[in-house]
Amino acid sequence: MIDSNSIKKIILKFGADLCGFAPIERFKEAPQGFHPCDIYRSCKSVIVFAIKMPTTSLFASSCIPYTHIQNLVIQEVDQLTLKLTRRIEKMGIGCVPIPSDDPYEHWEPERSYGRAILSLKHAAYLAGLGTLGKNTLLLNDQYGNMVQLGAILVNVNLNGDPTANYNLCDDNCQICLENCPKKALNGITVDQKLCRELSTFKTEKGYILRKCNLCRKLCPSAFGINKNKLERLS
Ligand code: B12
Ligand code: SF4
Ligand code: SF4
Repeated sequence: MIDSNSIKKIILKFGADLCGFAPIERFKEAPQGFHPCDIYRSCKSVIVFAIKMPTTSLFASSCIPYTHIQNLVIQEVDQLTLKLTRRIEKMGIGCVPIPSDDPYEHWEPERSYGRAILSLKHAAYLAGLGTLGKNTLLLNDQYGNMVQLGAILVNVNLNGDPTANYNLCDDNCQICLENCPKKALNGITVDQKLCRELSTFKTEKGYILRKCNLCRKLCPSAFGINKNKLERLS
């Protein structure tokens, strides 16, 4: 049996703020074609990790700082994924990296619907990193939704982490649904076509800007259980 704790220590030492393991049996509900074994048939465990996003750019009047930070953190997670893949392969373990964002193949143009090879928020839930809110984002007790997720698929059994037993999304809260400028949220999923008009806005020059992040920013659990942070940064 591989020492799960020593692998977790490496992942945290390499720069992850959160890390958890999900045994493959937990992915029974994954849609056909989007199961970890559809990517790597020898997969026995999914390692999910996260890097905390800096938060103050959410309060900038321009969308450029947030767009820039988001792009940098995606690269940071992808670099961490690469470093971990190298390190874990050196231990003789099969290890397949998952992109933190692009690219993905599944695309339905008529409704601008894309689906990644593995949904990282579902994987993060199954690895104990948090629960899903009505904004469809993963909410972690320490860092709220301000985390960028990454994952690797390995061909060894690791001790699964318990799934989170907290619910940071209040049953009576509707803030994200009511404040989405495109009314793209229904509490279960997001209408990608509507959201993309703002969240992946293309300028005339060809830049992709994140012009909206309100479902993230306005959530009372945006920064985890320490809600005072919101007031200090805004
Ligand atoms: C495509 C994509 C988008 C699309 C769709 C978002 C979405 N909610 O799915 C758009 C462009 C709209 C988008 C916007 C944003 N995104 Co985005 N996006 C992705 C990406 C690349 C793929 C997500 C995907 O495949 N969605 C399609 C599927 C999963 O959604 P669905 O149709 O509702 O799925 C249903 C079923 O298919 C089933 N299902 C699907 N897969 C699985 C798997 C299992 C195991 C199970 C049980 C079920 C299941 O469950 C759903 C309910 O029926 C992920 C990275 C990744 N690899 O996961 C980031 C990701 C979801 N995005 C992220 C972020 C931060 C954002 C934005 C905040 C960016 C911004 N504007 O600031 C917004 C938030 C909008 C919102 N409220 O969702 C983060 C979320 C982090 C977090 N804390 O949860 C992710 C995880 C990137 C990352 N690596 O951290 N995004
Ligand atoms: S990012 Fe903006 S447009 Fe997209 S779902 Fe969230 S609030 Fe709505
Ligand atoms: S804004 Fe409210 S309803 Fe939306 S995810 Fe946060 S707590 Fe849940």
